[in-house]
Amino acid sequence: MKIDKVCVLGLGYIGLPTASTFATHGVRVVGVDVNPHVLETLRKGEIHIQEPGLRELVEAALRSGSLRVSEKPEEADAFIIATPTPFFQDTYGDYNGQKYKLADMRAVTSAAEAILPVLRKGNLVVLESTSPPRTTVDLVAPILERSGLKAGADFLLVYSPERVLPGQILRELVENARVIGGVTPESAAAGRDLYALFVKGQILQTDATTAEMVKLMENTYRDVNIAIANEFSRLADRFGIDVWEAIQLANLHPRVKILNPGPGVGGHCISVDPWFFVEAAPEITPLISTARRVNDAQPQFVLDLVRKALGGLSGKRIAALGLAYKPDVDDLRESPAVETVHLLQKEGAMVRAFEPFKPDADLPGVTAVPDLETAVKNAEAVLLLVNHTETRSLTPGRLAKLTPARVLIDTVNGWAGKDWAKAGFKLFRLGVNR
Ligand code: SAJ
Repeated sequence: MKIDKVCVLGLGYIGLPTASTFATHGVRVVGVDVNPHVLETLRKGEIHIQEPGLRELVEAALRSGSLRVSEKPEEADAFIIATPTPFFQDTYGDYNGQKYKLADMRAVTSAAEAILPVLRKGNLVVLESTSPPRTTVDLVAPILERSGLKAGADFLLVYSPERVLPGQILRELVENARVIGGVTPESAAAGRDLYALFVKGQILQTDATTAEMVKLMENTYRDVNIAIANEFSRLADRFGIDVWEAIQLANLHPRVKILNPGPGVGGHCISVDPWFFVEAAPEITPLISTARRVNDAQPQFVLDLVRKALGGLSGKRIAALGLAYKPDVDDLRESPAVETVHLLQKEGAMVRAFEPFKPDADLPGVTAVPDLETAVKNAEAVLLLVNHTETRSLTPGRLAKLTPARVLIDTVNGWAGKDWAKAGFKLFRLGVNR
């Protein structure tokens, strides 16, 4: 299939890098977003998200004229839906008294509806948003078929998951293997032609539902593996050992690769996607839902550690370092660090949080300060919640000058191996009890 013009719906963490990458590979691109703030920002040549290299790429794409932004889709050869699929905040499913989260597919639905008026015979439509199994055939196809055109016959329809790691999106977009699932083999072949414009990794064709499952299986696999690491950290605490040492030793086994425990699993992917399986089939996914619950309960385990370190929580002045969902990114979505701060405050602790990647973080119920100095200045304890390079590399000597606190709590194994005692600190580490 020949592709000259692509319309990308949703200019977020995936849509914007994808649109700009196409635009810098000889394709005319219209980037569509329903949020006027996003369009305004881009029209000024700025970007609304942080990702290494993205600003330069977007600038180049806009400057060349290959990328334009718009509030509405327009006729094109191919349409890519890259809108978010979060879960509902206040509505839950229930299976045998256990609550599970429900996917909010409204943004995908509206994007498909927005394509309807401009969909033409021979077009290719790609869903990239992470979605519950069968979304492409059961939700997207029927919407697009309201045009009178038939999926797979009159237009081509594909599910192709994004699998890029935040922090390395631009490289992984090009280098990762790409799975293309078509509602028909012809659809998959058209999807291959589209992504072959810039993907250097392998391009593998399959059917749409398999491609949806692949995406969910990858993130669920990681979630379950992090859950077991988190459970090991609780066991280590119970049995008086150092979980990090035990993991390192266990990982010398050629077929064992235990991941890292921490304050929990955040982000818009791994902490969300496994629920799509549970929602679709709660009666056959006990392991997946338990893993989700284990990871979601990890901030509570951190709370117990802080309580132990300080001999109580009420009225304690705590500096919390890091709010992002993982190291060296600015993304606060579903962050276990934020959840931990909320829990501490609920227990009456007075927390000052500092997020180096978002010094102006403004979250309801969280007192965030713009610099490290202010965060730790009057603290009784300093709590490391994210393994950001900047906070991990703090030295005992420097921290001792900045804070009167002498209690440190490390939830991410960022401060191990330094002589904190020499500077008068007592270091408590998650999963270490000896
Ligand atoms: N985490 C741990 N322990 C670990 C590894 C991670 O607690 O050993 C935590 C992180 O701190 C973070 C969360 O898990 O809170 C998720 O971080 P991550 O780096 O594992 O993954 P994401 O969410 O940034 O990106 C994932 C990736 N999926 C997989 O690695 C299978 C990425 O390739 C996907 O494209 C992305 O989800 C997505 O968009 O779905």
